[in-house]
Order: sequence, then structure tokens, then C-alpha cells
Amino acid sequence: MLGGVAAAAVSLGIAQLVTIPFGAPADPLNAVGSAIVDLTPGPVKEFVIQTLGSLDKLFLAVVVLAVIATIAAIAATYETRRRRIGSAIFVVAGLVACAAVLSRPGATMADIVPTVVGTAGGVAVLRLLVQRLWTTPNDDAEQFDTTRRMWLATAGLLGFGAATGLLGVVVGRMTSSVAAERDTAELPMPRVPAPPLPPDAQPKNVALPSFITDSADFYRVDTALSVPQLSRDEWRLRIHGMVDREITYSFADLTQFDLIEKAVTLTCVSNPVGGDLISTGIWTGYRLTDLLKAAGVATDADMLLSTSVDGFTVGTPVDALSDGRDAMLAIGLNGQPLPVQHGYPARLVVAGLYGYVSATKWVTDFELTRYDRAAAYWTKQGWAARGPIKTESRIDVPKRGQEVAAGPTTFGGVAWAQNRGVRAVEVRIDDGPWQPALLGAAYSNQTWRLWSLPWQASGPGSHTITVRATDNTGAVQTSDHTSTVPDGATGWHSVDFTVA
Ligand SMILES: Nc1nc2c(c(=O)[nH]1)N[C@H]1C(S)=C(S)[C@@H](COP(=O)(O)O)O[C@H]1N2
Ligand SMILES: [Mo]
Repeated sequence: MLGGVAAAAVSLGIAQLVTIPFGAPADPLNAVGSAIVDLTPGPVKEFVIQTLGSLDKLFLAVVVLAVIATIAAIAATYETRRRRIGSAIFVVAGLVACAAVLSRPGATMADIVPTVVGTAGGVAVLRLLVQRLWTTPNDDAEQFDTTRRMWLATAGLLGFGAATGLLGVVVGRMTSSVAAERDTAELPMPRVPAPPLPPDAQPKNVALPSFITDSADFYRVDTALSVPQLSRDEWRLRIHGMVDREITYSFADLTQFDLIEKAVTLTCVSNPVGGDLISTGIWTGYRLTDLLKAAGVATDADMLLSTSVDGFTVGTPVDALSDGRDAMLAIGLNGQPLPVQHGYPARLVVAGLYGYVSATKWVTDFELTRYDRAAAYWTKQGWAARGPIKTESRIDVPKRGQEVAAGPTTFGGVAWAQNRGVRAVEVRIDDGPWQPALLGAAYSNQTWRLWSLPWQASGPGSHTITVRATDNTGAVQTSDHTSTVPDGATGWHSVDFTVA
């Protein structure tokens, strides 16, 4: 069994090395993982995102490696000199991996070379172990010899597999990474800069998230197992479908358009009540209306189906692109070129819509189409076709179970209703009356609002704090608890705490 695992390790290690000249799309492990992500039912994905957050990808990698090791271990026990059942199982696994590689967007026949070479290497090791190293012992001394030889060979092969695999991954990342390009890339000055932040947007005396989220702290959600590495030179944006004429922009072509800057709060539809899949950034980019004008959008097109370089799709209502909310093709976040994991070199940002229908990262393709003809990635998995962000609020202080010292204290949190704006936030302690919270200054209807509530803690005892927001249409956040599927969670956020 251990020999089988060693054969699999060599197989994967060699495949990683051979992947280097072909690039990430030819990486069989990555392709298998991505295929699993795509084939996993939506609710299961949702569960994993919610429970593991950004650790979801590490979890998947560990599971995939464990499954491969298990299959290899079992396969090896069926391999004999005459009956090559183990080898056959390796070949079948190799074929499955080839299919996964070819199922990736943009894959070519050449991309299966690393998988084929790796599979051949694995089979060769399996044969070697069975034919050359394993001899049926005649006596105890020979038994000892055979066992020792097998252990040594297996350990050596495991080490070889791990070393080549690691080398392949490290060198592959180094040669394909656009991190260095991104770090030195220029972000031109916007012609229309974002208005400055009012000094009182951030409430005092309470440790709340910063109104503008640090790029390093910005939440991240995507299906990309390895972050797409797309240089500005390689980047193209093709606009096609229901348009008067097709256009393809290069990155340099974009300079003909007005560069604008806007603060927008992004929110994930998978954000549970009280969750942290929400962040605010200052985005630099080009208005989609400008980019689309040259193509001429047909009057009966009602969906912009955008696709990323790794095949993720998003459907955005055409209405939302031209109703004055300044939907944009963003190239910068917080005054820097987009971080690679947030979509370098270009992504969509459309205020007021959950990320799965508005925020395509590494975007390369715009198809103008109709909701009755096309469906995007998450809609096919059971999420709503349209996803306007719901009015919600969250308590950041106190934390659940926190022990608050008796005396004056300040609670606080955030509230959001992008594209409508937050008018009021109310807080209730236990079953007491709703009290108005102090609101941080409003920046725009496209950003969240921070709130605080001074409170006199007298103890000891346990309490519950509950929050609800009212948006600028006058609608009060609903108390109905619904799940994140299909179009975003609702309900009031409550936090239990104690006074010492
Ligand atoms: N290419 C690509 N873009 C994507 C996604 C993705 O999986 N792939 N996920 C979307 C979702 S669901 C969200 S919530 C936002 C998150 O953007 P962020 O990671 O920059 O915060 O990206 C959107 N854009
Ligand atoms: Mo999302």
C-alpha cells in the first residue's frame, strides 16, 4: 500500500515538473480540483464557504491528495507480476485527470502532456516495485532483506515525489506569477477622483472595521484554485453578442476613456447574518457605459454575461450599467493596481448587486444577451438570476460571549443597503425599546455606514444586543431569518454578552 502511495507521489511530482513550461492550465491537480469545485452541488459549496471561509481551497487540496493516496494504496495491492490491475487503475485515474485538464477553459491537447508523463511514471514505479524489488522470500534472512529493500525504495520514491512536486509548484508559480508586474505597474491618476472621506465617517471610542478596508484585509471569494496570472499585455476584453459591432479592447486601448474613482462596498451573497464577507474599497476604473457605447448594445439585450479568464461567469442586468450608478471596469483598488487575487489586471464593480452577479475578476469577455437565453455560474447552481443587495446590519462590538466591564462603554458595527443608502440604525438591549444608534457620516449610497451606541454597563449579568437598519427608501431591515440561498440572507443580528 505504501508502495502505491509512493508511485502516486512520483506520478504527481513528475507531472508538476513537466507542467512548468505548459503553465497552470496543464496542472492535473489544479484541473481535477477545479473540476470538483464545478461539479460540487451549490449547497455543498455554500456550506464549505461558510464554515471554512478562505480555508476552503486548502481543505479541497488536502481532500484531493488524501483520495488520490487512498486509491493508489488500494490499487497497488491488486498489482502482481502477471495481473496489472493496479497499473490499470493508475491509467484510468490518468485518463480522468486528462479529461479534467481538457475541460478547463482555453485548454489545448498539448496540456495533457504533464498528466500523461506523470501517469507513465507512476505505472513504471508500480511495476518496478512489484517486479524487481519484491521477491518471494525463502527464509527469514531473505524476508528481512526484501522488507528492508522495499522500505528503502518506498521512502526514496516518496521523497523524490515530494521534492519534484514541490520544485514544480514553486518554479511554476515563479515563472507564471504576475505579482512583480503588478507591484511595479502604474495606476494613472483618475480624472474624477473619489470625494474625500468625511472625518466623522468613522465612529470614535469603539474598535470598528476601518471605513475603507485595507486591500490586505479585503474579503476574498472565488472559485479559482490557483489565482489566474494574467498580464496587462496578454489581457483582452472582447465585447460581442447582441451588439451592433464586436469590439476587442487591449489594456492600452482603455486609456482613451475617462478614468474615474469611486468608493463601493462589495458584499457576497454567501455572507450569513453577522458575517464578514463584506468590505469597502476605493475603486479606479472606466465606466462600462463608455466601453459599451462603441459596440452599440441592442435594445432588447437585458443581460451582460461577463466571463473571467478561468471561465467563471456573471450575469448583470443591463439596466444597472446605465442607471447612473457608474458600473465600472476597475483596474485599481485603494490607489494601487488591483491585487492579483482581486482581479488583476481588470474586474467588474457594480454597486448594489451581490458579487456573484456584478464583480467578475480577471474579466476578459462581455456577451450582451438575455435572461431568457443565458444563465451564469451561480444561477445554474440554484442562486437567483438577479441579486440586489439586501438591507442588513452587523454588530462588531461586543463580540459574542465578550465580558464587558461595568461602567460606560461603546458598542458599534456596520450597516449597508448599497445603492439605496442607510438612513438609520436602531439597537435594542435584551427586550428593551429600540434606541437610535449614532451614525457615522454617510459617504454615499454605494457604501456602508458605521454606527455606535454608548451604553452604561451595570452588572453582573448576561445580555443580548440586537441591531436593525433602515434604508433611504424607508424600508426597515426585516426580522425574517432566511438563508443565503438563493438571493442573500436576511434577519436581525444578535450578540450575547455579559457584564462583569
Ligand atoms: N473570476 C471570478 N470572479 C469572481 C468570482 C469568482 O469565483 N471568479 N466570485 C465572485 C463573488 S461570489 C464575489 S462575492 C466577489 C468577491 O470579490 P473579492 O474576492 O475581490 O472580494 O467576486 C466575484 N467575482
Ligand atoms: Mo460572492
